[in-house]
Amino acid sequence: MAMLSFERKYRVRGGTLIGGDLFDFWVGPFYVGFFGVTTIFFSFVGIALIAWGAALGPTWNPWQISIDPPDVKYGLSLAPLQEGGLWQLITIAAIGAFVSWALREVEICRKLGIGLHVPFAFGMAIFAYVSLVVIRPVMLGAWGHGFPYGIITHLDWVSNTGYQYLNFHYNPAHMIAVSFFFTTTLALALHGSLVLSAVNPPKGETVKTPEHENTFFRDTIGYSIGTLGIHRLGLFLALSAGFWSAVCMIISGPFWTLGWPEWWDWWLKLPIWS
Ligand code: UQ2
Repeated sequence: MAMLSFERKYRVRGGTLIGGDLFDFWVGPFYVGFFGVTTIFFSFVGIALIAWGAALGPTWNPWQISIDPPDVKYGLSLAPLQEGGLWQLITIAAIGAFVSWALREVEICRKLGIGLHVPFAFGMAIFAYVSLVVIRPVMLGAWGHGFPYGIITHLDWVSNTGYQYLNFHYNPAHMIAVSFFFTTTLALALHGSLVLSAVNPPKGETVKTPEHENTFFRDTIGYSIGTLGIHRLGLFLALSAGFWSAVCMIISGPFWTLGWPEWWDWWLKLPIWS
């Protein structure tokens, strides 16, 4: 079926979460929807506030521009605009835009009658961001614990926050998250290379089938997870990477304030050694 005739079939009213027919239309190839409008609104406001913060100085060097969160002395209250208030408004705009985008994805999934896997997956990325700029700062009692919005400054924040716990690689949830990140790249490398090896033959040769893909892995390691299974595995690995990243940050501070290497003393303190 040609793409345009398929689009005519699914481009119908309904599936919206809010507002009924309000904004239930397309502009060119793009679905608008109520949440398309709110995405554009929050994005415009957020980018304008970032530009305003940058214009306040002291630099236009893109590497050095930074919109910083308030000092911890402001706790969880609203700060003056030039002292972190802009960061607070930008954070609200960012979350508004991200959540709007996710809900727009939900509406498109509902129109198409497909699963909600994509917005769910995006939701995990939103959760990882929100854990850094809302959940952890609230648990620590100050917005000042959020990360600054700047290219170099956010890297410095990551480095400083890591060293605050002496050696972050001893954070058990960090270990799990990193393992999931690496396993995700392994799975995508296996999957991408396997699919290309089968469906992208040289000129004149025929495209191979999933049987060939299965057989390759049965011959090499005695097991094939299957064409559907590899995508379930990939989604699980990627979502787990984001999830454990959020966990590794939320436990750092709210639940553990010493160096992470010391956490492993629980092992030395087991009664079986005495
Ligand atoms: C597979 C399969 C695919 C794949 C891949 C495999 C035909 C096209 C990559 C092989 C994957 C396995 C054995 C799982 C590896 C486990 C981890 C944790 C990385 O069988 O089915 O479909 O792309």
